[in-house]
Amino acid sequence: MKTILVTGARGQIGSDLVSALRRRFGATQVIESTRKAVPHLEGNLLPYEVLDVTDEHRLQEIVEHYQVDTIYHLAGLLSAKGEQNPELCWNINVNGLKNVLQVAKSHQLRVFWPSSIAVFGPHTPKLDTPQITVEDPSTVYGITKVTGELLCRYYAYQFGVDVRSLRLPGIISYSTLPGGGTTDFAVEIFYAALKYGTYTCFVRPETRLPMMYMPDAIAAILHLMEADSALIKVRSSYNIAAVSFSAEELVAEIQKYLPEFTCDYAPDFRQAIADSWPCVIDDSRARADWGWKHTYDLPAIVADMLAKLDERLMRVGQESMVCAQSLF
Ligand code: AKB
Repeated sequence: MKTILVTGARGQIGSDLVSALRRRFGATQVIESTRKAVPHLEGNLLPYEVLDVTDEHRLQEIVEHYQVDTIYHLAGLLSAKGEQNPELCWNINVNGLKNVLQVAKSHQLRVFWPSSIAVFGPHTPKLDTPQITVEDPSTVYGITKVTGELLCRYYAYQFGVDVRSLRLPGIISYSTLPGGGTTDFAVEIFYAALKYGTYTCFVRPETRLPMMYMPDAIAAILHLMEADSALIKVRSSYNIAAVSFSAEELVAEIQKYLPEFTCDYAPDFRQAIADSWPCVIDDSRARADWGWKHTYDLPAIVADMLAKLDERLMRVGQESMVCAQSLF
């Protein structure tokens, strides 16, 4: 039976991944952990721990207490937040990962860790970015991801740690908002379209970036972790892709459902980050080595996002009405 620890469990990917892992392996087999205490999780019957991944001793204690055999290590700062606090970004992203790899080495754990398209930079080919190419990131986040990939490969080859990784693009989802990334506009826009009918986008209309719908991201992570070890030929991190679209193409697709929706553009510091990243990624190694394929294209993402988010916002609206009514 698998016992799984998820760090950063309440982030955008963590929330959906924990649900998927609990459905697959059993609710009590998955331990959620967050850096700061989440009161309603502490009162929950399912396994939950407060864990700052920069504390190796505490990590080891949790691994030993639950006899963890696999860690999905998602705790980390994203690109925009990283630029605002480079030291914290380095500490959590690099030292946190090194601690996970150290404990994985001493306790023979399997590890999943997300890298990012942020490993690439201004001199990387923008179209069909190859698996092996120039990596000259201009953000501290990108630098932590390049360093992390090298650490993963080092621990895999020097110490036999079974660590697997994907260079994730922008992830679009409806359960939990992303926090502090450059690709966040592609999620915020759906909330704004449904709630306010208008959105001010922080990148220019023609900005084209690689993106993926959350169900594809979860499928990719689970598929990678279940693949036979002999098939995993890249131990730094695999390029992985689904769709690429510009901000204005996303707006046009949303307008097919919400014709009144308007979007204006006020690029900020995140524009330079977006401009330094590739537009389209070549993920043929992941497709050839372990059979990766995506399901959702842009029209399918927009249709599903609007339907799911609309339902969710209505439910939240009804719940807050019930709360408001119960006050009288
Ligand atoms: C970000 O925008 O920082 C992330 C990423 C592409 O790694 N979504």
